[in-house]
Amino acid sequence: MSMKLRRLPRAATAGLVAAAALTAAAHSAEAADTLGSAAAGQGRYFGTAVAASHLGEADYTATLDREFSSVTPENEMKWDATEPSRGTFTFTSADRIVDHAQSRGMDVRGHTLVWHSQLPSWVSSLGASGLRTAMKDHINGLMGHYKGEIHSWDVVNEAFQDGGSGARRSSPFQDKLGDGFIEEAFRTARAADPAAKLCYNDYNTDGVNAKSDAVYTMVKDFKSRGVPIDCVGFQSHFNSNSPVPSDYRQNLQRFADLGVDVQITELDIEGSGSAQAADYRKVVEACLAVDRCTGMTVWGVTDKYSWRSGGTPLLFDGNYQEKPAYDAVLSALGGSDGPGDPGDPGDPGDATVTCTATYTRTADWNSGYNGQVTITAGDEPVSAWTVTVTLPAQQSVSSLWNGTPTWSGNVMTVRPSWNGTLAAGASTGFGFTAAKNGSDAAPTLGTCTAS
Ligand code: G2I
Repeated sequence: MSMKLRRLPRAATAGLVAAAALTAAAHSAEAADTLGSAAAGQGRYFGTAVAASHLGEADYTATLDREFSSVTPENEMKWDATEPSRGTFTFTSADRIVDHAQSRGMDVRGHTLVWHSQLPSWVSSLGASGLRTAMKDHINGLMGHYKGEIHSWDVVNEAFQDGGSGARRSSPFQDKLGDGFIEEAFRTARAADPAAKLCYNDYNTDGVNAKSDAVYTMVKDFKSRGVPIDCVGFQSHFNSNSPVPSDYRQNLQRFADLGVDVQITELDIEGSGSAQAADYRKVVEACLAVDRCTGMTVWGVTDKYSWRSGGTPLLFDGNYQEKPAYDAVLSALGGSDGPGDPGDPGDPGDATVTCTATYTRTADWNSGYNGQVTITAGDEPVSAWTVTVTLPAQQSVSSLWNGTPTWSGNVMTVRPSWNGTLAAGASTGFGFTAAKNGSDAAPTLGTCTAS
């Protein structure tokens, strides 16, 4: 095999660059937070898929370098790109991405070693023993070249079928080597780069369902038998046919409870405006709620280069402007968008984001009533709002809609459900049903706060 060894000093140089980047960040404490810096504040990485062919585009690279702390080559590390004919490894495009990332202090995810798609035909035509050797050679070739430079590798990608059966997907690996190919791939990967986290990665496994159950069973079995696996990747490609599952967090948590990290690896959500923003917020909040959710990667920088570009599923539009989804992610990560942020539409300068809240009783009966709170954005667009409602001590709320409540005694703090994003001057609201329990007094509203 003709495999180039990467220069050894690379990793050391990358470390120095990362340290320099951290120092620079510390000196600009007043600048706006970015996705990467806000996620770092939560102990997570925030990454994006990158295509080498776009690195020459100034806006693309500026956005990438400003916002993200991890990159995943979108296609450049796949088998067809790296070993198009047996034993001949080509790393030019992947190296371009890795070099770029390292020079900016970003980490790199490896995607992907063993996958039925983007697989050269020479691999599919091998018999079982040739295929086993080729699979191991491929893993050793890629992981050897990038040894010490990849934080997590998708060792095996998409090995399970969709649908109710939880069966393995037919592929040259499955069909010729049987279920055991996954285990063999992980064992080979551990030996090739012991420092890399080894992940199993798949889609439609984001909620609890037959497919994620099957992956869960496999991971549990691997852990019980000492097969090396460190993480499970949840691709998280969402749209109206495949929405963010309501049990997303619970599903991440049950995998984490098996003793593996979980990562959101290819996040994109078709849509626009406040609905898309609210879905992104749910995903980020789910990851932050799971200690072992170590990071998130969106599947591209800008809508215009997305594999689903028609669905505008990403955080930056085709002109690299921040979308409401960006603001929702940043605020869910605990970051704030400061003045003069280059990605802000129209650059709102030092304007303050405000909102007001008003309350009306919309229905009334002997034992209860319905209340409606209307929230109106001030002179600046709003990406998230919070309002408190203090109820008379006797009263209790039995249901609430179009908002997300948390409780402390009789004080209800309400944040958006789907309706966090408001244009300047626009209104939304939430409603609730309360039991009077002997008190007909009106609740009082606290100040509305917005970001
Ligand atoms: O399909 C979305 C993702 C699902 N999970 C695994 C990921 O690896 C996968 O990524 C997509 C890339 O975003 C696309 O860019 O994988 C596709 C192929 O399976 C990629 O599309 C391919 C096109 O099909 C090729 O025609 C094209 O030459 O991208 C290639 C490079 O631009």
